[in-house]
Amino acid sequence: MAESPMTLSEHLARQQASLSAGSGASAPNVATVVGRIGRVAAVIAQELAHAALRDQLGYAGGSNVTGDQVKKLDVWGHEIMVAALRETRVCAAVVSEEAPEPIEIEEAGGANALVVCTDPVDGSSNLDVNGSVGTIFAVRASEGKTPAGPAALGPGTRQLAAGYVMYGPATTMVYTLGQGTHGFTLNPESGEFLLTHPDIRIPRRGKTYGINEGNVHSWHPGQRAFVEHLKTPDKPTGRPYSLRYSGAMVADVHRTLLDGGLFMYPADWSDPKKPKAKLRLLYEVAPMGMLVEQAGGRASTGLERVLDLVATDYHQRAAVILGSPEDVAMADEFYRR
Ligand code: FBP
Repeated sequence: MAESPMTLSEHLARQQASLSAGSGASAPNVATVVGRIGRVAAVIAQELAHAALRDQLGYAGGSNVTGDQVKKLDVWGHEIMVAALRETRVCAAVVSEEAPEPIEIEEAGGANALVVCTDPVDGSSNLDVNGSVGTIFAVRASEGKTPAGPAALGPGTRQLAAGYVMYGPATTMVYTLGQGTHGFTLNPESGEFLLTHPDIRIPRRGKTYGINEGNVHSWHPGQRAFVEHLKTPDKPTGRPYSLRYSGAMVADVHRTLLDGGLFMYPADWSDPKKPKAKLRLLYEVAPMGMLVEQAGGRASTGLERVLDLVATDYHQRAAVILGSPEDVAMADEFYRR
């Protein structure tokens, strides 16, 4: 009889055991937090499936700190994520897309307490059209700081863990503790995530690219030339690449991780002195950068490695070009020309 797939909590326990041998004390708490996010994700998946039946679609009114109009499910997702992280008693602060400042959780201080950065509901523009959406998170050490929120700042290389959940035809959770990138599928009956994509390795080159071409006029000249290159037929190099863009970063990154290719959200270079990016560094770009690198891929801004970017603001934005290592390297080359 086929062996039943490993559950998320079993996998986390194994990852934690090998981590404890290396990075020591905070490992247990990291596994606890990632496990708890898995359980919240199962609840979010349920709610999304019933949202239209429970009048949970549409806007909540008002906008968040980055100027996005907030959906009812954005607020709901934020609240249950913060409540769940509070219950772990090892999360000292939460940086969320839906809160201007970090939410401090005093009852969970101490040297091994953690800080979580999260986009509880990513791809909100897809919510009311039943498109794929997701949850993105990253975990950092609080370094015993009080308040703990500032420990979220600094380079992406300081992330201890990162992951996302994709709410699509199936609900998939993908995470890394810095020991490879692993994918799980939710069993809706049991509410458990089961290991279906162990140790994901992104193909060295892909056949698709994801980008909002509606912004072409504002791209860096290197970005424009690179996309033109991808669209130019050339059999030996597998071009033209096909365009695949869902409007939700989680769904586009998930496809890219499994099939290879690229997901890109470049900055607006209308004013070359002040390029303006859209996606947020702490809870969108840096977590995805860690996941893709742990799967053998690359994540760049076009000019530098995403994980070397130093966050100085909780809602700082950053450009991102991520995916297959050879494709991203080519994009960087076009930026340097
Ligand atoms: P939020 O929905 O969490 O604000 O995320 C931003 C996002 O929706 C990404 O998921 C997606 O990649 C991008 O914005 C889509 O932007 P655009 O509509 O400009 O193409």
